[in-house]
Amino acid sequence: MTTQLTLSEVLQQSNLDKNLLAIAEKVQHQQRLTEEEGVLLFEKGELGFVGALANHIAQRLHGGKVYFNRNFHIEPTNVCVFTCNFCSYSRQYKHRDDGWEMSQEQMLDIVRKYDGQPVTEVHIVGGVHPKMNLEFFCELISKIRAHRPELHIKGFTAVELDYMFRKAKVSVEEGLRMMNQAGLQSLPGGGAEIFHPEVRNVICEDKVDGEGWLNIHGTAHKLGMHTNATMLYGHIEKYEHRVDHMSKLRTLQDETSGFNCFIPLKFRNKDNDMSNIAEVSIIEDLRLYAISRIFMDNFRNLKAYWPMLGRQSAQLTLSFGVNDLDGTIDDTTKIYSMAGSEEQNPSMSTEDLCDMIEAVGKIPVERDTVYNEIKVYGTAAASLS
Ligand code: MET
Repeated sequence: MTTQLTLSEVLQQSNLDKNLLAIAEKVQHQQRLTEEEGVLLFEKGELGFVGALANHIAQRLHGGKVYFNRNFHIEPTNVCVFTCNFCSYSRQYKHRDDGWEMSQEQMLDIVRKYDGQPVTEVHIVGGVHPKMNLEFFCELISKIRAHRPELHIKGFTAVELDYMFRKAKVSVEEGLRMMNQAGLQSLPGGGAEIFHPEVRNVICEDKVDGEGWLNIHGTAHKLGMHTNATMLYGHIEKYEHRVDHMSKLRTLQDETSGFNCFIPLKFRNKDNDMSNIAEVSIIEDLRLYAISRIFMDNFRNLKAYWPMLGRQSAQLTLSFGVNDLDGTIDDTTKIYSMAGSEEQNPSMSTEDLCDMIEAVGKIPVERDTVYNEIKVYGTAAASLS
């Protein structure tokens, strides 16, 4: 199935802007784009153009494979000391009766619910609760590890870690070592939002800044832990801020190679302090996925987080550079449903995910957290056997 022009068809278009043509030629020769070229793509790159380039890169890297995993989330609390204006999920400590706070036993019960089921990962994130501290979470992690040693524990954004470490008066490295020894294997990519202070100081001024976020991830990489990276887009940021953000991630990835994947996160506007801002269109979503695939040349994996976009839009991203859809989720996260996503109870079976991937002519592959392939599904698997 052909949903995009090929790169050679793009290069033959006689009316193409010469700067865009130069970018297409760079993609053809696997050369890196400058920040100016990144901004130019946002300003001038039409969907068909950026899509063709992004699809070309994804095909080159992954040959039509699209990854997913079998996972579930634990959200220990939505009580939070921070006041990010885009957040629809958190409740302040003084209003904690409107939110939830789980005990270790309640969280272990969630883990036990999956006993005997073929999940490979638990993803733990939530509000930054003033009383859930480093010791509490180290204990939780070691209990999960003891109960199910082969389950990959990915948890705690740099924002959550920064708060815990400062409160416990340990350095980033010490704190990460403690968590890692307890059983934490990798970090999710949340809390990155937009690094540039012109935006960060308006949308989430009180949590860790861009430099601090990057330092935590860089330190985790040096300790051998893998992490993900996100960018919250589609609110007050300008194209330059997006490119600056992606460029900083690209630079750190050059140094450490520790990022597994990049996950653009769309600003959804229900019930938060930025609800007056309209959400961007699906066209802008797709352009952003495509441009991030083109610009971030050292990130192998680009993920469309389907609980945020809705499954149909997520499916569409597969023709625009995306090669990963996250996981089965099993209705264990509320972050995006509370922000107004179409997916009010996000849960997909392995079969649903495979059907969704095969329907657009791609090959479904189950992966583990660090992108080892577990199983190729569908007709491609039949032809391999
Ligand atoms: N507490 C996290 C952060 O700001 C986000 C978790 S999702 C509400 O990084």
